[in-house]
Amino acid sequence: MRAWTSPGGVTGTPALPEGVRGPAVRVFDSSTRALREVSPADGPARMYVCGITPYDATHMGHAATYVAFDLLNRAWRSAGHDVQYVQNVTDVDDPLLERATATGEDWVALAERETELFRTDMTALRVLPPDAYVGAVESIPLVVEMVEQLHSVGSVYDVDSDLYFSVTRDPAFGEVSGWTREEMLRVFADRGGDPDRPGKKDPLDCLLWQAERPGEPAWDSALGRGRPGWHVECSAIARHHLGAAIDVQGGGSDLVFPHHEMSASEAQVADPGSRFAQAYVHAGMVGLDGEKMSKSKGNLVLVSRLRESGLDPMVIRLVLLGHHYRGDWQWDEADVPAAEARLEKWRSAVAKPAGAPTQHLVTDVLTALATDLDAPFALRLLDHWANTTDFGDDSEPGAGDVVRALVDSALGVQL
Ligand code: 5CA
Ligand code: ZN
Repeated sequence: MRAWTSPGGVTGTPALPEGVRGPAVRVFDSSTRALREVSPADGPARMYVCGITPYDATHMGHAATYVAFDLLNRAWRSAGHDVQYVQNVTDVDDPLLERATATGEDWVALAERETELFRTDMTALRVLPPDAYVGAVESIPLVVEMVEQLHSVGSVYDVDSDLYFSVTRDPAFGEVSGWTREEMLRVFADRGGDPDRPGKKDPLDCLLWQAERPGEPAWDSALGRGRPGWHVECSAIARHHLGAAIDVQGGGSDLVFPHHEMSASEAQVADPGSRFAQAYVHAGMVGLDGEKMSKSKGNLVLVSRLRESGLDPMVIRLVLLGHHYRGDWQWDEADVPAAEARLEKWRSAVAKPAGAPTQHLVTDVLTALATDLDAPFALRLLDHWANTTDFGDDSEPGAGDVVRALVDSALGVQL
């Protein structure tokens, strides 16, 4: 599937100032509950981020998650790494089919329309596109191949023609979330699982292939006629496009369990001895009025609606960057004028022919971002530079150009 347009043009990311390099990147790994360096020794940094289920428009929660991983992408590039980035689109799944049925729209048309809107939103927010943007439907052969491989090592069984993955086949099952069985069982049903289905060997086993249901789309395959389960979609896509061991598996914290736990286990059983990701990185949940923003609840602040209201997308991006990616936060309209004022201040400071010194600023901003993507701290450092410049420090000719390049490449904000 086609990705979106790169904000830096077809050639890629905007460049840092000449000769500048960021430090090695560390991020918080949910699995070890510690900061972990994610700088590959050789070859590109490989990142898989879970993409949207396209049945409604991009909200600020989605945007926050994709901007968080965009910071990681940029921090790696600042440190001199090539990045191989893959993202999926869950373009066939229960919530999408349910929405299409409820509104009487063709599910393919719904998925295509919302995916296109997501691309437009990502381009406006200057999120770097993935190298491969991959749909579930187009990946069905990969899923079938992976399920067959899991079958060949005895990890698949059948319940009325639906195929299940035996979670106990992965000795490391549970290590992504670190949750107890009780904690897992408490949320499994609410997050797409079916713990009580008769015939399952373990209540936590997850669906790999769902046999055709009346009125639902299905594909012919060696597994019978049906469609892929959710978790295996991501493990099959990641494994095919990035290999058996990746650097970062990313998504919002609502995906820690079951989604990332299950996809990691499936990949680890398919490739025995492998560890699926070096780090499992999760963005906090964005809420509205005390509740998680979600398409199913409908309490949404949409990126497209904010853009239609005339808001500069760079203001939206600055609102997002003002919150540390790992914490949960609530959408607050008062953040908008504050971000507008900040953007205005930075734009006026970089427009001056000379400004406050930039050498430490550049190092400190890159260090903040390489240290668990601390964008709020980076913004405060830039506020300080803009204030100092505004007060009349003009000791460095051309400082504005350096800051413009820094803010563009490291934070994705165009001044
Ligand atoms: N297609 C699956 C992943 S394979 C999915 O979860 N789709 S989604 O559309 O529901 O979410 C897309 C991404 O946005 C996921 O990474 C999810 O964790 C994240 N996300 C969803 N809601 C929020 C929220 N309120 N705040 C922050 N991130 C969110
Ligand atoms: Zn996923």
